[in-house]
Amino acid sequence: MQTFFVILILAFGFLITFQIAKASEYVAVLRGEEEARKQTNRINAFLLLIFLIVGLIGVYYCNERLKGKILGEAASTQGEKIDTMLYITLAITGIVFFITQILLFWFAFKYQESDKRKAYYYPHNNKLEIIWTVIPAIALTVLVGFGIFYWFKITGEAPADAMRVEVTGSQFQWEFRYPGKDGEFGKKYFKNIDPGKNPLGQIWDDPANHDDIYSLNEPLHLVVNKPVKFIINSKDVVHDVGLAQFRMKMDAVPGTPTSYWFTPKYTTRQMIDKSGDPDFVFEISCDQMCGNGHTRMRGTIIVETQEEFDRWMAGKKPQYVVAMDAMKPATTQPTDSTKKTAPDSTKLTAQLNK
Ligand SMILES: [Cu+2]
Repeated sequence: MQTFFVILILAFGFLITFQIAKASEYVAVLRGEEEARKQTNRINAFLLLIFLIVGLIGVYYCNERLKGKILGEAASTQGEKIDTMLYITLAITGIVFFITQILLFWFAFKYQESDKRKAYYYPHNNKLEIIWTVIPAIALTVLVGFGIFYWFKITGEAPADAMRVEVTGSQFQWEFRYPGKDGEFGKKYFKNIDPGKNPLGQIWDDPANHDDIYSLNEPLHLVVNKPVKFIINSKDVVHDVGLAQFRMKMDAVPGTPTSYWFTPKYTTRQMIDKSGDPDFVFEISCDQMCGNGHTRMRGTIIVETQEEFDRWMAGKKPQYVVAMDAMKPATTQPTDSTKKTAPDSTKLTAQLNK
């Protein structure tokens, strides 16, 4: 029914446009081409003025409607700087936007064709050309310069006391690795990947691997006010570790580790209090279209105090231990007979009965 109405409205719109065009053609013939052109010009000039007013009201309305719906305060110290940069850029481009749009549409209205004046021929002015090239060039260079400065900072060397986590994306999940007590990640080799025992392909001969903690299907844990460096990998296609609340974003590229570091400013609990939303969580979103399960790649982060983090970490088993346990031959028989063991036990009873 809705589709029918939409088609009907479109058809009417087409019909009306067609009729107006036809009518103005007749008017042109009746009044003479010259007069018709002048009238069209006047209508266009008036419409441009209306467009300016309606457009500016629209800009204001959109801002009012979306107020409070954009991201809240940045939750990392680096994110604050990025926000400041964004606000400066918005202020500069905003001022330029209003000035240029008002001048553009007002001039089109004010200086429309008139019998009372003749257009002034003004083909070239070097001074003006230089002014309107150099000023925007300087402004943009300063803006881009600040951007590059922060980019190098965020993707550069992390402070010595920074903790490190490894984030690996694959279709369609995030896997995390913590370096354990030695603070070192063990080496990996992709051919070692075994979904059950060695999901990241860790090389067990490397002792740095023996205390590395692997975590899947649970939130990433970070410590408040402690810099953290993300080492980002992908197992298949290009993903992207987007941390909107921390204002961080970096592609996860297979074969080429990428990284950034930041300092979380608030714990999850503080954010719950600040936002008044009891369900608040820090989120990891995949910010790169990576396949049909892309939207399922939502991870969460818990920011907590060092004590809480240590307590949580104490309950974790290194993946090395998990893998070694899995490789040990089973010492006890399973008590319940599953489908797999059933044929063996029947064979055994058959042998005993012989
Ligand atoms: Cu993805």
